[in-house]
Amino acid sequence: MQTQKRVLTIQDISAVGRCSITVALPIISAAGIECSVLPTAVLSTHTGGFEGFTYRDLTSDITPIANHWKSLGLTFDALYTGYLGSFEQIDLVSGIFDDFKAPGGVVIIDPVMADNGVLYGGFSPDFPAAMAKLCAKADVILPNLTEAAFLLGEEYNPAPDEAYVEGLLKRLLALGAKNVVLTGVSFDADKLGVAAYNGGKTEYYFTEKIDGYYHGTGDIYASAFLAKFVGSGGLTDAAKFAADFTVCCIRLKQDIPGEARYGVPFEKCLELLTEIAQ
Ligand code: PXL
Repeated sequence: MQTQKRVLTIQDISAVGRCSITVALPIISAAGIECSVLPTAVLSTHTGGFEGFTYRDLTSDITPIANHWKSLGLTFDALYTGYLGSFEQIDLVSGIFDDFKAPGGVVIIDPVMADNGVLYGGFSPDFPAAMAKLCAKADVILPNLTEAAFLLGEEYNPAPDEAYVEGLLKRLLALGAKNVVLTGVSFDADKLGVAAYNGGKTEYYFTEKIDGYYHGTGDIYASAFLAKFVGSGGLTDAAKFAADFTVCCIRLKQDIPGEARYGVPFEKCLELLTEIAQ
C-alpha cells in the first residue's frame, strides 16, 4: 500500500450548479486521494446561466490560511487551480505554488475563463494575460480551444484543423508549462476530443460528441484528469480517462429544459474512479 497522495484544489465554491469545488472534492476523493480545498470565493450559484447570484470574495482569507498551513509544515503532491476571480488571486496562488509544492509534486492549471469564443462575464480583457503568466508554473495546463486563444492573445478559431491545433499546442507550451492538454478538439462532426502534448508527439483521443452545452463539464474533466494523473497515470492515460469519465457523466444527463445550468450527474459515475484508488 503506497502512501496516500494529498492534493490541494484552489477555486471557488459555487453552492449550486455542480462545478468547481463541489465537483473537484468528490471526484478526487473517490479516487482515494486526499483532497484539501482553498476556497477563493463563495457564490450562491456559478455565473453561467443564473441571474442575481451572490459573491463573497475570500481573497483576504488566503494569506492567513496559507500562514497557518506553513506553521503545520504542510506540502501537497499536487496543486490544482480552476476558476480564479481576480488578478490578486492569481498573484497569491502563484506564491502558494512556490510555498506548498512537495518535492516531486505537480501543478495543474485549468485556466477557467472562457468558452465558445467568449470570456466569461466578470473577467476584464487583460485577465487572460495574467492567467498566461501563471501557466508558466504549471506541469500541465488544461485549456479549451477558446481559453487557448485568449491565453495566446489570438483570435478564436471555431473550425480548427489539425495543422492549427498542432501550432496552437506549440505556442501554448512556449508559455512555459511542461505539458498541454487541449480540450474541445473536433475534426469530425460526431467526434469530440482532446490533444495531449508534451513537446514531443501529439496524442489525440476522441469520443462521441453529445450535442448541447452542459455546465461544469470542464471542471469534471480537469478533476478526473488530476485524479488519474496523480493516482496512477501518465499524461495521455489521464487525458483519455478524463474524457471517458466526462462522457459517462454527460450521457446520464436528463434533457429537462433549463436544467443544463445545474450541471451533469457525475455522482452516478464516481464508481469509475475507484480503479485509481489503491
Ligand atoms: O465551471 C467553471 C466555473 C467555475 N466557477 C464559477 C463559474 C464558472 C463558469 O461559469 O462561474 C463561479
